[in-house]
Amino acid sequence: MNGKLIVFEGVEGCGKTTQIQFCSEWLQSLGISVLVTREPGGTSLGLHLRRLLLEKSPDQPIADRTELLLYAADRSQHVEEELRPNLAAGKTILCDRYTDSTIAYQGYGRGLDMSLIGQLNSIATNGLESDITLWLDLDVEVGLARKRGTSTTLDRIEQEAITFHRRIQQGYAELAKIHPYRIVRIDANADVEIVHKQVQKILIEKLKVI
Ligand code: Z5A
Repeated sequence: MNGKLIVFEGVEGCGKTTQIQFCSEWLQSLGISVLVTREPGGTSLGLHLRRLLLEKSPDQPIADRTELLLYAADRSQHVEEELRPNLAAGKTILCDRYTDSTIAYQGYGRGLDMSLIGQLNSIATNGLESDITLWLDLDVEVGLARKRGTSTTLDRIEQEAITFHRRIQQGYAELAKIHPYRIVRIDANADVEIVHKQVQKILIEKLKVI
């Protein structure tokens, strides 16, 4: 595969969507062919799964292991339909969330078995890892306040207790320690432009994008 898979991770409201947009414009201005995608919902099937996962239905709560399987199904389709073909075509892919989200949310957040999550991640990805994962590190309170400032409704996962979101933040911190070469921490408290400069620096240094 000739392309690059660059993943953005972090808690709610940490600025992934904003930074992916900035990064996409920057890379395209350098003549690099970019694909922006996300999980869940990077394919047509994934969009159906995304709705099931994020809409809160009081009549039909989703069991934790069902949630895990739905994220895995979304990822499996995404890898086969979007990620592998576009990497083979030489694209630089900017992906909003990937395998570390499942470890952080379903593992650290829900408390599901980590080895089960590891197995499902490897089935869903068929071994495809990111070239680099940029972890936008932001306090959960700040991220949720940003979301509340822009949206009148919060989705099923955003409505979870603050302790759930704190476990996820802790999960990202531990993942960054376990995978220091693949996961790079970025201070997401700074202004949008400053965060973008950090992203540029890391991609130039680590992936030699220019
Ligand atoms: N999930 C899971 O549980 N397991 C899995 O395996 C996967 C996902 C793959 C997807 O939701 C949900 O699925 C997610 C995890 C779970 N949990 N939830 N909810 P999503 O895709 O809809 O939401 P998200 O990924 O959490 O992204 P987000 O909440 O939309 O936030 P964001 O993309 O990181 O942030 P943003 O939209 O760029 O910025 C949020 C606001 O802050 C916006 O008004 C910006 O203008 C503002 N902003 C951005 N940067 C800054 C800075 N630097 N300063 C000040 N304000 C800023």
